[in-house]
Amino acid sequence: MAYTVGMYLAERLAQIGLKHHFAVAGDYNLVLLDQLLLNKDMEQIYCCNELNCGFSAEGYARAHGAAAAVVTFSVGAISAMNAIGGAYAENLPVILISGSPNSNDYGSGHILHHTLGTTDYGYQLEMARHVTCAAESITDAASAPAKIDHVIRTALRERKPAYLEIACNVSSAECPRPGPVSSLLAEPATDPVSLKAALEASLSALNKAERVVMLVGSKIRAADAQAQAVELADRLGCAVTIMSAAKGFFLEDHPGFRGLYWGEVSSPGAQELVENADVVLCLAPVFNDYSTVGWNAWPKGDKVLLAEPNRVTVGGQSFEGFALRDFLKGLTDRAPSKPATAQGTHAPKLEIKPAARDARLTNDEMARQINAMLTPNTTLAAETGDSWFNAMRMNLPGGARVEVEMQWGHIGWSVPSTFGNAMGSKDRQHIMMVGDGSFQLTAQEVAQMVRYELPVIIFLVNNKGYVIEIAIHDGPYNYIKNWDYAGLMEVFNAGEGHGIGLHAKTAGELEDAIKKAQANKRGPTIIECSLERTDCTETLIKWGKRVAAANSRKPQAV
Ligand code: TPU
Repeated sequence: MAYTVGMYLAERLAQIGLKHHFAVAGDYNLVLLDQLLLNKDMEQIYCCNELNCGFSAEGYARAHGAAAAVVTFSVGAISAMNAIGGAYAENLPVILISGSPNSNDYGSGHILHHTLGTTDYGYQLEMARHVTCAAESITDAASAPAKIDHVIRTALRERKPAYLEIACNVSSAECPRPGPVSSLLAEPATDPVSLKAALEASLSALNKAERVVMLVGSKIRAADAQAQAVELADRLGCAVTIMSAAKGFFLEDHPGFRGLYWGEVSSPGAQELVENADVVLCLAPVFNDYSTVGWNAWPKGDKVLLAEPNRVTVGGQSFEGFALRDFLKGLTDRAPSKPATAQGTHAPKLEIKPAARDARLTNDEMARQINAMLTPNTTLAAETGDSWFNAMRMNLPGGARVEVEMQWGHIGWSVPSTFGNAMGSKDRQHIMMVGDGSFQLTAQEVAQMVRYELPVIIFLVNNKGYVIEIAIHDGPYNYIKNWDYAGLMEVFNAGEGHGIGLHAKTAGELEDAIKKAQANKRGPTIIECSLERTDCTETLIKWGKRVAAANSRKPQAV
């Protein structure tokens, strides 16, 4: 059988380890979908819409390292681009693949359906360039292998999404077979001179310091340096704190773990540790308005040793040309012991007294019961909203993972992302916490959890409004139409699925619902938790006030 452009793409995706790709059909990608189906090492997984398809791929990349989403031109791809922007912000290599106009129609003056009704078909590629690290348009078979390889290689190297569009008549055109995948996976070479200099400067700073604290940031996962951070912590013996978007990226049962550094909403004691340190070893951090609590918690100055994925800055000098992993390995070999900050301090512990079974369900009781469910095998997705703050205060057993989308912060992300994550790690227990407002954006993807029989447990927090927005800036726009969220499961089952919808209005009802959810292995369970609108974490209110203050700074006078 002749080899085709679509088969080349499929083989490359399978070679980089993908077992699934996500898709929504449309007439510009149907032949491409047929070609992808020919590859028996990958399964095609369908989504309800392209936004969700992009987020499903984003979630799969969180579990599996990379992902692909296949959509149709414009009406599909432009929806998916929002999720691709999210993958960019969150450092996840998702390949967005769009079918595109017949190669004969480019430059022909023809007006095509699903387009702007103008005759230039380059606009989607232009748009994609802004939200990806590499973007290519394939309108001939001869250049397809080079373009496909360029896009996949760049996405994997940069840990960012990339884009391919393939003319609908070219995906079945003949092209050569791919060679070994090793060329796409090869790491850039290390500059030993620069690495040595970075290590000397860092060791000099560490040797002089008494109080050393590690602060682990969210890019540590994309940098593939989590294990090296643990080894360095073992060697230094110092206190280790994490940033909010890095929750779960450092073992919480490590002896040095001292909780979350998040300015005034830090774990007890963590703010003092970071702010009184002589050296703060910042590993792959992202300092934005949210993580600095409205620009108030941003370690700066000489005491900061900033180790980013591709750059180290310390003692007024900046070094590049090596991976963070290699820098951390080098540092671990020679770092001094610096236990002062770990001595006399302790890991934070969420202690909430269990409520009586007939007591009205509270936010605290809900957080307590969810925390008690977490095992080393759990992946907990926490949606934008108070779910973030609940996840942040939980104690994680070593191995438990937390997924948040704090840089992009698209409400509704958690439903499709958890669907994709569960598809990419079926061996793990998937739990999701999502607010009612967020859920209304992407609820229909629960139907795919029913279709693919994924036993995700969804805690749907019904507090009848956008409580996080109420905390930041209130107004009539923060109050939403109530739904029967648990009742939706019957709609999605449509008489043939195994989803379960349950209501929890008391502590006892939540306990019983969790037992039923844990016993349901053939589909998702929504537990609709009814809370008072004003019942939220204290940290949300404090943080919300700070972020609101940062948002409302007056324009500077000129
Ligand atoms: O816990 P809670 O009640 O805050 O969660 P819920 O009900 O999910 O409300 C979230 C409210 C919210 C909005 C409306 N958080 N951020 N936003 C702004 C926003 C609007 N549209 C998108 C796509 N993303 C956003 N973050």
